[in-house]
Amino acid sequence: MLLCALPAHMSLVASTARLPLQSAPDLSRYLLTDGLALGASVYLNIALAGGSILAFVFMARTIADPRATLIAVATIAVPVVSLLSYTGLASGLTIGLIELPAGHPLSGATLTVAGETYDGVISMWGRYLTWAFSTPFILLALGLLAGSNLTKLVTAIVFDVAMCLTGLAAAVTTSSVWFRWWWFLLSSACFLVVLYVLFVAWPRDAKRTGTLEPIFNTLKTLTVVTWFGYPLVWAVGVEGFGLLSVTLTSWAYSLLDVAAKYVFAYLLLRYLVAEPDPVTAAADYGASLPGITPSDD
Ligand code: RET
Repeated sequence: MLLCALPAHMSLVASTARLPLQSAPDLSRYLLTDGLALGASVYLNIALAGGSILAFVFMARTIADPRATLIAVATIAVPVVSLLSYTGLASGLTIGLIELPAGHPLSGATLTVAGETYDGVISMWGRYLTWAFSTPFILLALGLLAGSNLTKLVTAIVFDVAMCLTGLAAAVTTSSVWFRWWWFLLSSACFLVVLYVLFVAWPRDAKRTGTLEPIFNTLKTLTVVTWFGYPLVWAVGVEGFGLLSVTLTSWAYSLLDVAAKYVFAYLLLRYLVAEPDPVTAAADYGASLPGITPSDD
């Protein structure tokens, strides 16, 4: 009989055993129940990102110049990606339980949900993944504002994406603590390249372009100060030395996001709406063939 051929650990009788707490509905519900303090750090950003998108589209509605519009589109893309990113976390799609390796301060940690205990800690790995989509728009906006050439723009963005993806690898590696920190080191090396472009290359361009004093320096300082906060939070937070809880780590990232994304985008758009000379270009800017003026639809 078929039944006899089944290995001992398999049975045709429906199992009543509960799946480990990995499923999206479980974790999504957790953020609204036992994990509400953690969930609030996510839902706050969904509300802020949504509100920012509406406010920024309204602010930018009068911009007509094609080059200023391009910078505005890149700027508004930042809260758009943020909304998607936090929706990924809230829906449970981009979070999971992770068992940290021996030697990590949270190795062997458990999570109790509705009276049941599970191995591992919550990892909001979707944050690191979606930074690879949001931060390039911040750099695109800043680079265009500075008047960067394509080489510097591509350099900054390529190393920025590499920084985010190696940061993701650092967060989800479970084979050993050392590999987590090795990924962290690789990510930091990529960060240095981005910092070089931000600190040295683009201020030179911005000076020539005429955006240095009115806006570039303010945005550069805001960007550099907030961006340094991210590796710091990684190191002291749940992924690194575990000095901060999962909830505090998430709140720290969420608050950094408020400054690095919404405040940044607001300041830049406020400058752009007047369409000052340093950011505008001829009407055929962006045309794929010379002499052809793109329609203004
Ligand atoms: C990680 C950990 C590994 C080392 C370094 C990091 C840097 C992250 C940064 C993130 C910036 C994110 C922003 C998001 C806005 O949407 C990945 C934390 C260097 C700088 C601005």
